[in-house]
Amino acid sequence: MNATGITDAVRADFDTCLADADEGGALELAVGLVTSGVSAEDVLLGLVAPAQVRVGERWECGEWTVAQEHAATHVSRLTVDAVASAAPVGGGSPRHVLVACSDGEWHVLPSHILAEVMRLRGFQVRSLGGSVSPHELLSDVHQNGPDVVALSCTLTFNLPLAQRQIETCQCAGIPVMAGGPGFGPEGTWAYALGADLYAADARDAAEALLHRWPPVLCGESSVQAGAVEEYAALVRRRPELLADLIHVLRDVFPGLRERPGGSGLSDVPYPSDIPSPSGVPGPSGREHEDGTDFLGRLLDSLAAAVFVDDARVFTGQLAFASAYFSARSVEPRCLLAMTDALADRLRGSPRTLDTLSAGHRCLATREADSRRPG
Ligand code: B12
Repeated sequence: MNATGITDAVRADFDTCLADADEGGALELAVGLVTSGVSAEDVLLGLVAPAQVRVGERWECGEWTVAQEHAATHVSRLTVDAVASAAPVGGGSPRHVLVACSDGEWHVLPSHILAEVMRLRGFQVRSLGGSVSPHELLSDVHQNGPDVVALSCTLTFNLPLAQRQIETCQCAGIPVMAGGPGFGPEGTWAYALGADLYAADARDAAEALLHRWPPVLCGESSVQAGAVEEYAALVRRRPELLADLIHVLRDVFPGLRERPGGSGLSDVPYPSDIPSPSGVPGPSGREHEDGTDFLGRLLDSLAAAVFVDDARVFTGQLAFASAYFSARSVEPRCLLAMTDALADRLRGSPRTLDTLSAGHRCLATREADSRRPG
């Protein structure tokens, strides 16, 4: 039992409900905790949020299909709503928070949990759901005049797009609080992009807005002109680089196939035929996502790493890709081939080359570690 009253046994029961897509069981358990005196905030942050992290791990290691992940996430979503409506709303703050996801970001549940925790703390909350463009965000800011925009980012390759949103809100005089794993350890990349505030979770966010208001606005992006230049070159060359990679890596990278007689981006996507770890194709016949999307995201991560001038954005994505492949019996060596192929094509871009070298080193170390006995 921990301080919140949520025991390991309760966690295990909730995990089972998610695994079985048992909506009734999950709701009964979670709402039961609230009616027995556990705070709704503790249930959201101490039960549902960590269960979702485990859902991700089960998908990443190949134990669960995408469909199982979707079903579990749906149950979590229902649980968040039920828990939030079972609890009394606090009378804390008249401040108006606009919750949004970064452009390109479809991980909505984190922002939904944040929104419900803020609402329970008495904030007025307006939530825009998934991916929103800077233009749409600004238009909502104009129409609804929030005191602060709370921006959620899960995937690091969305960072350059997040910066446009941050700038846009600040131009309208609205401070931005950033959060979510995409903003890096302790919000390093949130501050690099010029966010005014960062909070690690919904509880810290509420505390900051309740007790440290108005925020001391920092709002200065440290992104350098040279980095933007190389980032822009990568974005401009993305179609050509992706087409090249598809051609060069077609025999080593899973899920890539060129359309006969074609070349370039229009040749893709083709679904992958890489089997699941068990060798049995799943119900959809497609256990692997399309290799082209995968490569595209690696290119976007490279571009994002160059943009914020931190190779960890790229190496983090490579570490994820390598673990994902290993779990599906695909040699992660194809990732080394990718970094080398890109280095060959990007010789005139020093920051990009440095980032690719860091990526190469990270993959080589992982490979050496995996071969070490024990
Ligand atoms: C559910 C899920 C999805 C669903 C999302 C559905 C939905 N409605 O949300 C769908 C199917 C759309 C999805 C898609 C993808 N996903 Co996904 N997904 C997840 C999963 C399992 C759960 C997400 C979640 O709810 N987390 C729980 C929340 C509560 O935790 P949290 O993010 O840390 O949020 C807390 C704090 O960070 C903070 N916070 C969050 N935002 C904010 C904002 C502010 C302002 C503040 C103050 C605080 C704050 O407060 C929250 C509560 O305390 C995660 C696993 C994980 N570890 O999270 C993978 C995960 C994030 N996904 C992953 C991947 C790879 C993808 C895809 C690229 C896969 C694909 N093949 O297409 C796509 C990308 C889609 C896109 N462009 O956005 C990887 C990312 C790995 C990586 N390094 O890149 C993960 C980590 C899974 C894994 N273990 O491999 N995914």
